[in-house]
Amino acid sequence: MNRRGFTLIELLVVIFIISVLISIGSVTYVYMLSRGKVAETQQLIQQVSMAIEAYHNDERYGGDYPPSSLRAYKISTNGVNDGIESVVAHVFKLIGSDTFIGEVKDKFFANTDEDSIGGGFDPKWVFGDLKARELVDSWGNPLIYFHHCDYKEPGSHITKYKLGNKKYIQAKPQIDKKKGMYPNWNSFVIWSCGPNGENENGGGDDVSNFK
Ligand SMILES: [Ca+2]
Ligand SMILES: [Ca+2]
Ligand SMILES: [Ca+2]
Repeated sequence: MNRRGFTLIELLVVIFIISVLISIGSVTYVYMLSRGKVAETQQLIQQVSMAIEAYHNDERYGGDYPPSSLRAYKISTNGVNDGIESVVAHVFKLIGSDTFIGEVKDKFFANTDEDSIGGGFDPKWVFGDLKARELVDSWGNPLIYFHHCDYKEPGSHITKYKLGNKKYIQAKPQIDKKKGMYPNWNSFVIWSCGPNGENENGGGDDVSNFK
């Protein structure tokens, strides 16, 4: 039998093809992973938006959306993640005795600015401690929220990137240039910085309730 081994060139070609296939596979995997996180964050924003609407529709709470900061209740805040901390306080039973949202996975709660709530609310009722929690996206960055009254003057609302990356940013809703007005001009906006982790005020790859 005339058996012939691989030549060096053939071997190199095979190795090259295999490495190309592996790199295509890993790029696809990373892409799918990122797509999964976007979808997950979209779902979270949708769930929270529905809870905010339910709060708004409950006449016992004045028929308004949660304010952009707990300062509306004369509670001192550190000015970081104010909007989304206010949302947590309003939809998770800290105000009144109603909860407006179903189960949310633990990984979507964090206290990236390491602050606490005092003077009126007692988060211990719900969470067992005084941490001023915010909701974070699938990449661990805080969501950003504004009541429509604060679109023009977002005041001191600053959002902090996730722990270990001590970067503060000033978030501000932007006028939709095509329509010439703010998105959701009579309700609220909520967004995530998206896969790139950079705030684009709801534009770019940000995931929001208005795109
Ligand atoms: Ca805070
Ligand atoms: Ca916090
Ligand atoms: Ca972004």
